[in-house]
Amino acid sequence: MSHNEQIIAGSAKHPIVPQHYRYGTAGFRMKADLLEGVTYRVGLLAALRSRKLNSQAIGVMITASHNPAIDNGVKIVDPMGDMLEQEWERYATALVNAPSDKDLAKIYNALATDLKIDLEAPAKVIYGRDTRPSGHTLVTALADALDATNTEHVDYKILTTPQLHYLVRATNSEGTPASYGEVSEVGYYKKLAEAFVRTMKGKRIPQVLQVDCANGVGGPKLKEFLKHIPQDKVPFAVQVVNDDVLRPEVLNLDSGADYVKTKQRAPPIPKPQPGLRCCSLDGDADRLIYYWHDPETNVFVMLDGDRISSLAASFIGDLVESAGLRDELRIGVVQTAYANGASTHYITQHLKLPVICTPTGVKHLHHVAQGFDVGVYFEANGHGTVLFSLDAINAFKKTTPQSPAQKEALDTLAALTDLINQTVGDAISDMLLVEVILAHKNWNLRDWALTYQDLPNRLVRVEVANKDVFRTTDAERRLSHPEGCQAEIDQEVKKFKDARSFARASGTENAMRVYAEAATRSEANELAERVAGIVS
Ligand code: NG1
Repeated sequence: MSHNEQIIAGSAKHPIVPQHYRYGTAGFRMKADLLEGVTYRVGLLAALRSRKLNSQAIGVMITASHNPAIDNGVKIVDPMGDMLEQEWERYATALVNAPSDKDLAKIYNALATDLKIDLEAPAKVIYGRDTRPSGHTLVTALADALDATNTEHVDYKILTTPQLHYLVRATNSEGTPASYGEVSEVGYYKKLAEAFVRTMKGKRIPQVLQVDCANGVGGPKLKEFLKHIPQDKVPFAVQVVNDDVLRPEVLNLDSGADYVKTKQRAPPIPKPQPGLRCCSLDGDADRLIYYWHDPETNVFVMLDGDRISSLAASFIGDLVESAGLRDELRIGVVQTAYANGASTHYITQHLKLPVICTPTGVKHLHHVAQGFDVGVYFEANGHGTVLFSLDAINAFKKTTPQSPAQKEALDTLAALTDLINQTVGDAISDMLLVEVILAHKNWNLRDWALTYQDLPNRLVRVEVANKDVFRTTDAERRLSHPEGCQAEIDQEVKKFKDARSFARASGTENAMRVYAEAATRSEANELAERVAGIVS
């Protein structure tokens, strides 16, 4: 059979359900039973992408993150472990919407011609999936697309999303001076564990940490990782909870980072215990939220992505200062409009660091963070990381220290570049980073929470007839369309103290999201309701 015939035959085996599909913030994400044909077609695109990029390995991750178990999703990872280049999202959308198997082959060939891709060149795709049962069928469709296009492929089976990103970068940098680590899941654990020991420097973690894994892939992977920590060097007491991956129906159910962030409370199971340090990962372990019930004040305290971001920026900023590199390296923080105004104020006024606001979706934040030598980026929902430029990494490794304090700062910074996942937000790596910082500062969660006080805020989801009529400007902080809508929002905002509010169409759901913050909780609620009324 010719390549074309193979592509057509494979497509017939994995038919597409006709409807309009769009490669969005999280790739293609929807009910799993719509995804088999989509995944086959994504496989074709991944093969093209590898051939376009000199046969470098491309990643495909099958996950629907914090969505319920019946959903699934598929997204492409570029050679450095970052998200698919934006320009190619259009090509993914075009391929997936091909009306027939024959049209699919035609579009595939047309893309190859337009993009000057040599279809005879070698290609490589590596892939993984979360614990959803539907993942198995989707992986089969993906593998069939890779076979039909004569693409070498490696199935890493069940992984967290950040592990797949790690493996893509490790594969492409293997044997080069920029090697990112051993090309295996164990290599990922070894790299993190070794960097954790180096950054802890014998400091102690005084209390147990309870980690809620949303009954997702993070549970077994975290347990596996913990086996690699030499407990004699860094005693780290972790209680892994909500780690049942055998009952798919409990995935992300009343647990996980998204539950804690949106409900602003601890998962009901296990029963919350005042004074216990806790954190939650999401279903594919790329988001992280800390929290505890303060036994002194009897208040639930949540430490979200904004808190992790300001904690990391403060710690790394101080280290860069002690390393004598403050004038050489540009440190900056990247947030979205959802960042609490108090965190932005703290970072700009107290830490004296620049903050840039981007549209929602980590690909935007990641891109802007790459413009700094140390770019800290987190979405408020707990998804983010810290990126170090080559100049920064070289400075940490090559600067000759003039004092023991400077040496210590340089060593810690160098170890942080290994501890922090440089490809994408990674809940396990971020959790280790938080633990390191708290141990160095000798802080508990109360000390951390006291750095600033969050402005009361409210996020509302609003059903609308057609979300596409809403268009935004100014990093999604203002509506440009429909005309007049923003002026009405501005009128409402003016009526409240210290208030801010915006509305935007969700990129992952068919709904509008309205965010409001104000001086008091009741005012934030009231403002959110009024703005929701304007857009509904
Ligand atoms: P949308 O649905 O576009 O608001 C949500 C999150 C994003 C991002 C994406 C991808 C909020 C308010 N929005 O996007 O931050 O994480 O999902 O998962 O949390």
